[in-house]
Amino acid sequence: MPALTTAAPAAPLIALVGLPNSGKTTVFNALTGSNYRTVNYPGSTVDCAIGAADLDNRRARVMDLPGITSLDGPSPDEQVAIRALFGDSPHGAPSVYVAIADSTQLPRHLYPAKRLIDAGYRVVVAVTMVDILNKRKHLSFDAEALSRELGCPVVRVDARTGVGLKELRRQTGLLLEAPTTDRAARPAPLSAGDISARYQFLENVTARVVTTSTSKTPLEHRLSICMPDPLTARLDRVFLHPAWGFLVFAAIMTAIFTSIFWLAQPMMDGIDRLFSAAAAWLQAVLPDVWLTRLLTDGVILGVGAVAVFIPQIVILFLALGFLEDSGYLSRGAMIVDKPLAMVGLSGRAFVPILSGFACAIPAMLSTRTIPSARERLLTIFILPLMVCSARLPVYGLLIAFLTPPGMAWLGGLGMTALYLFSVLAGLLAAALFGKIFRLEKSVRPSLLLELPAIRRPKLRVALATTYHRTKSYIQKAGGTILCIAVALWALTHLPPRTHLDESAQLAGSYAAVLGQWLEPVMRPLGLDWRVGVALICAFAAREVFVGALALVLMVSAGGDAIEGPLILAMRNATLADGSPLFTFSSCVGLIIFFGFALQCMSTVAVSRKETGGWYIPTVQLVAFTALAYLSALAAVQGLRWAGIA
Ligand SMILES: Nc1nc2c(ncn2[C@@H]2O[C@H](COP(=O)(O)OP(=O)(O)OP(=O)(O)O)[C@@H](O)[C@H]2O)c(=O)[nH]1
Ligand SMILES: [Mg+2]
Repeated sequence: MPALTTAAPAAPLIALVGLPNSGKTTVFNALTGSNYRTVNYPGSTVDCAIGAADLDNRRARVMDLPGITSLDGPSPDEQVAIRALFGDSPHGAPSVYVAIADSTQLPRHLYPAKRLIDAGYRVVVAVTMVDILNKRKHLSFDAEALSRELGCPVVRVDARTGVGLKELRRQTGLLLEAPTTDRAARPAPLSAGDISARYQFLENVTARVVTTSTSKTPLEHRLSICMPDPLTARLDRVFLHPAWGFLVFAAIMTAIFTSIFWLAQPMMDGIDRLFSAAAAWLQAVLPDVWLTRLLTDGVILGVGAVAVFIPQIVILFLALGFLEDSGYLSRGAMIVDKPLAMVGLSGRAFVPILSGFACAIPAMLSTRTIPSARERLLTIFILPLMVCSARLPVYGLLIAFLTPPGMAWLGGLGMTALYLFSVLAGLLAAALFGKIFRLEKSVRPSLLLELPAIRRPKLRVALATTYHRTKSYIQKAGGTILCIAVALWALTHLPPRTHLDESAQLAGSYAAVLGQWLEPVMRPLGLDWRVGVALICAFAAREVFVGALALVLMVSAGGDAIEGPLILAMRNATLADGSPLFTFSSCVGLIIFFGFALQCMSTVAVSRKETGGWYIPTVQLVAFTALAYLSALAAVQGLRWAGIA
């Protein structure tokens, strides 16, 4: 968080409080100029974030927190927020609270604010989503009236467009200036009767500050305040329908996964040509020395082989971004709640699993919204099995190899099947792990999810998320891919023996010497040491497999980057006995291996941190990697036995 450096640590702290999905992070980003992810789904923020803001020429630190529904919520993310609210965080105690409340659900959303105001804290209420209230529900909101009712400043904001931000800054600044009173005490838990009295009060207040121009009876008016907007209600009749809901769900998922493969093709060809042209140009202008070859046959070839798959990743991120902004995620969670319950999970695992398709690491963090510890551990346990974006280049390559030319739709279906397979494998693993390790069964909490308003996703929002996710993907994988490409080039070209042709050079290289050790492990899979070397490299990062394969295959084919795509080299590659290296069975074996193997050390580290010990990450690492090898072996041998090479 670079913004921190611009505020002195002593700058007063402003805490953003509110229910999940009320718009806190959107306000935070607008106040501090940050770029944290906002999702139309409750629980997108699971940790404190801090940034510097300028409030009418007063410097302050602003703290974004996970959403809370009360001042004593059960899930890990809510506890983080509640502790921080009352000063139990490295950032100190907040001086002013900005309570964010969704105007379409005011009674519940004003509850935390009401508790803080009653306890004597300094609170500014920021009311969001008034646009939805106006347009969809034809209701108006009276900020001044609410301010009188609550006895604190109230500002209407839409941080996406900047409405009300100036006033919010001013009011917050004014409260900071106000003479300090003694610090208020943390409010004690309320009895059930007191809680319902507070809600009753807030419902009455809401009926007075949210007004309608159409003539309605007081009862109709109250109902229209707490009902979802008409469009959302109509769509939900389909999205949450027992049969239609499933169909829509299946259609959305299939559309996303199929499009990853076939929509990306033209862009992938473009990137391929770009890298080939760059290599050709460098070879033409630079002298023919080893450094040039390292650059063209090592760096450009290795990095380019992986970079080609970036369009697939971008399409995945874009599709997820649209889904996140539409409000559909909560509906998806409801739809899969029942099936997930069969293996001891719930609909709350849906969003972590879906984010697992991008990367297991943020997915593990997003499990913090799961209140049940058992469910949370189970979800973390299965996340490494989901097809993450690092597997995408590997699958993309192998599926392209297996797909007959001109039948991209078949490849698309293959990709969809792999996603489906990873989910099924995950569910099976959850069922087994829960049983074998007798994870303590929890009383099944009812899936109480906020159902945010459904809306047309904004292209700008989806593009922004895609940009940030792609950037962090490239930052994370790029360095590793570059280093491995250089190291592997060196291993395949050393010791230098200029009188030999390239394939003889490779056979005598250090890589080959190391590779001989792998030969006995690789042969039963129908593969040789060259693929073994690429597989070892893939433990640094899965997608490195593609670049490494390009390096060893191109070198052994005596070719270079310009001669032809990796697929061609794969078709021509042979085993020592002259039979083809990449066959249907050996490719299926590789896909299965990548499906299960935990080749990502960052995932192991995060799993340790999130589960609070080495137990789960060790089981994941050992069990998944052993499963990977054994099931790949079984598949290859089984296919061969059935007469499929
Ligand atoms: N229509 C409308 N949408 C808004 C407004 N403010 C925020 N949003 C959207 O509401 C969704 C939720 O916003 P976030 O800022 O992620 O909400 P949050 O309170 O941080 O949510 P959690 O981190 O999950 O607790 C996002 O899709 C925002 O783009 C608003 O005033 N009007
Ligand atoms: Mg947030």
